[in-house]
Amino acid sequence: MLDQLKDQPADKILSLMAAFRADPRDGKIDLGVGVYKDPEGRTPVMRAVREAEKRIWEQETTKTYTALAGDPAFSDAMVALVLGDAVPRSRVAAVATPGGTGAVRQGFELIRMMNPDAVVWVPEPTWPNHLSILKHLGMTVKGYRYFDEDTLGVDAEGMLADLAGAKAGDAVLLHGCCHNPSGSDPEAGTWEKVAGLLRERGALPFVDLAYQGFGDGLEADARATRALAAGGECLIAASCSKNFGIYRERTGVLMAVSGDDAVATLAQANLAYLNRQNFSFPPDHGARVVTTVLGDAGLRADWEAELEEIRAGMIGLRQQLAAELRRLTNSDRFDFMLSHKGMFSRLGASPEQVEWMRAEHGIYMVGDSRINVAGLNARTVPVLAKAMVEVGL
Ligand code: PLP
Ligand code: TYF
Repeated sequence: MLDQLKDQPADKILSLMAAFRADPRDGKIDLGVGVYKDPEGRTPVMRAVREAEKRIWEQETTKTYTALAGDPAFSDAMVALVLGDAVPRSRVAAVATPGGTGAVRQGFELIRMMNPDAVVWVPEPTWPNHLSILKHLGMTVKGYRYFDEDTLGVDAEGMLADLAGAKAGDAVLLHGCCHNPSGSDPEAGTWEKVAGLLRERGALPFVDLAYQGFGDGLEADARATRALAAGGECLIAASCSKNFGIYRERTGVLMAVSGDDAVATLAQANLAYLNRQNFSFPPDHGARVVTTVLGDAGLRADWEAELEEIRAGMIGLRQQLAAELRRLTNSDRFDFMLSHKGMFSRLGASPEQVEWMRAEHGIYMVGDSRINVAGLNARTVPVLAKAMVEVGL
């Protein structure tokens, strides 16, 4: 029977990771997968995370099951981190999930349970896994204009025009901050218009928040999500992989913000039901680390400080790259990189240009010309800048 299976397409980002590893060249530069790296190319365990793990190891007395929704203290801590006081806690249902991906997957499943005919609107472009999960679930997808290939910024007009076609019972996927793959986020005024439009149309916003703290800071990066949540019903998939650096622990949360407490209770039961159908109890270790860090003033301050160092480091690299490109080209046409947020920027190179930079210079970026800025350092910024100019960007 197993021979009846069809070949499945590989994940292009993960294939790129393997190709980079297999490249024997000394000077190769990895700007592929979205993992933070320090200037030495390491993805460190954050200080507060290590300390929290030590405390957990010393103090944990049991590893018995938690609850289908995970530890309620984790949900409380994450709802506070993401939503602040934008909505009363009693109107937010939340469950722990295996990573942000688990939350995204179950958010889509919840949409399908609410309305099997829902159209899920996604930005063009979006994270490839959004599309592959939606396809796997057999859901209907429509793209909305998002990234303008000419300005390398958000096409706000196109976005609003396309989303005006969303109907009651549809869901609209939005990247809460640090859009993957473009690095381009809507301005505050555009977010307000999007929130108003979706409310008016009766479409459900579904925010994927995977990089809170990587763009403009923890509070600023949550602003759009909070505005959407304050406006009515919405779903939020939040990942702890990047901002806590706990990728392999698989830590995330799915939230459903309801209009009243009774609906929130119903949503909570449905989220727990979904956990039970898919894996029963969510992973606990990463969630416990996050709860420990967020619940201890000292650890939290240290975590926020380290996250801020990471964020500032990526902004510094953007500035160096833009400055180097100004110097080489005598123009400011690469300054778009300074307005991009978080780890990613889409450079606007063709697949052929991307391939040339890989073949000639050992520079690995995703085929759509997305770079992970954190893959650079002071030594490699000039190498990338030179290759970009040589290839004709
Ligand atoms: N959503 C987006 C847009 C992402 O870039 C990621 C990145 O990894 C995720 C969700 C999920 O991350 P994870 O499942 O590792 O928490
Ligand atoms: O976009 C990225 O690079 C990150 C990491 O299947 C990632 O979101 C990439 C592919 C994948 C899972 C995570």
